[in-house]
Order: sequence, then structure tokens, then C-alpha cells
Amino acid sequence: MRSLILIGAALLFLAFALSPFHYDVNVVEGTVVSMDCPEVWSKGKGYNKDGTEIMHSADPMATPDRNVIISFHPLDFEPELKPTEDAYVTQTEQTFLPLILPVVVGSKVHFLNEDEFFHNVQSHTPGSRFNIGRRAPNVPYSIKIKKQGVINLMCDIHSHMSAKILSFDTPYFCRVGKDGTFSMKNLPDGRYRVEVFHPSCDDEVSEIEVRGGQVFKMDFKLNKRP
Ligand SMILES: [Cu+2]
Repeated sequence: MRSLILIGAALLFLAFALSPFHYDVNVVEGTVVSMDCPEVWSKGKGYNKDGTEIMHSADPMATPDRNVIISFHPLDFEPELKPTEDAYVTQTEQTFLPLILPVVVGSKVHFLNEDEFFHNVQSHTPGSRFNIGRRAPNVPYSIKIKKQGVINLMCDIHSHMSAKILSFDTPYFCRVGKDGTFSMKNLPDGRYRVEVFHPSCDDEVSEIEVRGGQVFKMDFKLNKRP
């Protein structure tokens, strides 16, 4: 009986290994170094129309280096696109957090005003125009992102507030870590166009082929926008 179970398991394994639908998953890891790229905004003092000082959150998620996103776009197959869960943008101390939010196209993005005064969120990006109106503190509001691409967010009350949603037609993307390293896991075999997005550096585009369930290395050096 036991040997029958073992034979059965071996046959199942063989069927899986030989199946045309079987693929290995790979890992791409590496570093992103940004050179001489400016802060997204000046951290110097600025003033609102009413004379009050412009606020900026000191949260790390408001800094360019914590908002570097690397995405892998399959060239050999159509990936399954499941909406991103927990896609949140808050408005905190007159700052969008995070500055850059990556999602799969079709996801719902939730906005939450965490300040004690009104904010607005709107986009004038063609194909992704919306305006959630002026919202009181702690009243959440959600928008479905229908088109892929970069969507620019702003607040019509505080003109220094800006952020971006990166709406991807791939589920393979990650945020580069604090130490400048990244590790993109679960990449099926194939060729990919690799894009690195940094809020204030020039974008970097590259290509990689991954196969055989291995770990691949990729390093990027980003330069100031020309
Ligand atoms: Cu605002």
C-alpha cells in the first residue's frame, strides 16, 4: 500500500514537471543607486496665501529614496492581473504618503485625510481624470484606477502637494528598500522589460531573461534628469 502511494506521488511529480504549464519561479535582486538627483521639493520655508508656513511631513515615505519602484514587464506571456490590496494614500501634514504608490491596473486606491483640515485629491492625467472633492479629516474615499500609466495627484487647496500612482499592467513590481536593495521574487521563466522609476532621477529601462528557478543579479545607477 505504502509503495503504491509512493509510486502515485512520483507519477504526480513527473506529470507536473513535464506539464507545459509548469514553470520555475526566479528571483532578481540587486541595488539601485541614485546620483545627484534633487529632492522632489525644496525643504526650505514656504508660505501659504494666508501667511501660514507650508508644512512637509518628515515621514521617510515622503522622501525620493523611499519611493523608487522597480517593475518587471513580461515579454513572453500575459500575466494574470489581480487588483492590489491595501492600496492607501494618506494626506498627512500637507504631504501625500507615500509619494509614489504602485498598483496593478484595475485596483482600488483608498485616500484618507489624516490632517485636521480639509484636503482634496484630483488628477488631470488623460484617461485617469478624477476629483474626489474637498474632504474632511478621516473620511476615506476610494477610486478605481482604470488605465495603466503614471497618474499625477494633486490637492487644489495646497498647491505644493503632489504624488503619483504608477498603474502597472504587470503584477511584478516592488519598492526599493531603505538600503537601496531590492528582491523581486516569484518571476516565471521568460524575458522582461525592467523599468526603474525614481521621483526625481531619469527613468532607467533594461531587459532580462530569467530561467530555471535561479537568482539573478541586476544593479542600476540612476542619473539626474537631463
Ligand atoms: Cu491639501
